[in-house]
Amino acid sequence: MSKATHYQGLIERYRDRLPVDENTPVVSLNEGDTPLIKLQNIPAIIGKSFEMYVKFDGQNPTGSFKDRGMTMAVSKAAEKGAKAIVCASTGNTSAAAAAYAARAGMTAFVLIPEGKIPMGKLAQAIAHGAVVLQIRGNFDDGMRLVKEIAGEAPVEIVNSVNPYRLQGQKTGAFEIVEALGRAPDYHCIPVGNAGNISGYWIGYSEACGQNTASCTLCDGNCPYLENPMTDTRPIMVGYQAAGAAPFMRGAPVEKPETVATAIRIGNPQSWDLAKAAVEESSGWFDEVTDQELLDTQSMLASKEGIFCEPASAVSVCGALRDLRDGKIPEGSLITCTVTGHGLKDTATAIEGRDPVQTVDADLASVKAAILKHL
Ligand code: AN7
Repeated sequence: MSKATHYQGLIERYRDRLPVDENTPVVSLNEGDTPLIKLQNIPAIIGKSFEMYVKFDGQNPTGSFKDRGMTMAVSKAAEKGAKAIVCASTGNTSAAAAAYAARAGMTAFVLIPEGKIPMGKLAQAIAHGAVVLQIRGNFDDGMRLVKEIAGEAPVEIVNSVNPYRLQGQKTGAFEIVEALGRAPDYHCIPVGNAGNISGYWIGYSEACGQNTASCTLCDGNCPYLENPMTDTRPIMVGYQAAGAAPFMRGAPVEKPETVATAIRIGNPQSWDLAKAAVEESSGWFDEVTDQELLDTQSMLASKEGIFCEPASAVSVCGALRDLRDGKIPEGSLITCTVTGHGLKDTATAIEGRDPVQTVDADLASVKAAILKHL
């Protein structure tokens, strides 16, 4: 008997809770199993008593939570015999699609908004060999085109309108419940196209044996309610960037704008599913400004050692504000999905920061420069 314990990705880990069988060719890069990091220094800065954990999904193989959904979507595409996949993306979906397509021997076509993709994400799509189509439009235009093209060409959509994406993404909730031994009181998450909040809610619901309208896979007859891991679900709180906050406006936003390019989305595809998640859990949506989210990104990096991209800081940013305002009560156990790695977008992270000091290459100069800071 083999004693190997090699982690093989979330499909193998949660095979009995996912729509796969022995005929599904698993396309995996060992995604999932990401760290749940307890904030150590920020609670004292905020001056409130609470327990907050960051689910750092930026530590997935391509640096974002999208890998969770992509392993499922590409495995199911391979099961169907697909040779090509397509997606619209603000960057992270395209990076994940490109990598998993490379792994599966498929062609990935990615539609990205012109000039609005950080270089790290673009480099990933190119390095993994995707066909990159930069469109003169935004993510929402790309999404519309992807849905149109799927009827015209033999390509499988791997955006989160593909229900297998949410099936993969629900595993983030399983990992949190297992790590904590219970569900959190609040789960806070950035919302762009609204797939991830829906996926997490499906995961939390299945983890405690309950159906949810956020799942479209089986018409309210979920086959995964038999072996609950816990008996409660968290309150779900979805945060958006103020310039791209259709859930706060109650309608799509025509021209979304935010420094958090990952969530520069005005017409979320999983609108109804995300609404259901928030309503069923008695949660809420809220918005944060660009300055607030950048400040939180900086605080996470400089006070906790967690470097995430701007869009990812939105969850922690909103949660801390709601704690300060008392909307989230003291003593709560809170988890925040931090969706993507800071290395994706280094330009935004250093913009406006203190410049690097240049010193002469001698001991006296280096010593003087160091002592100045001590
Ligand atoms: C870092 O890559 O939509 O609400 O095309 O990259 O599930 O859309 C990215 C979304 C949050 C929002 N954080 O998640 C794409 C894309 C990061 C992201 C979101 C995205 P959803």
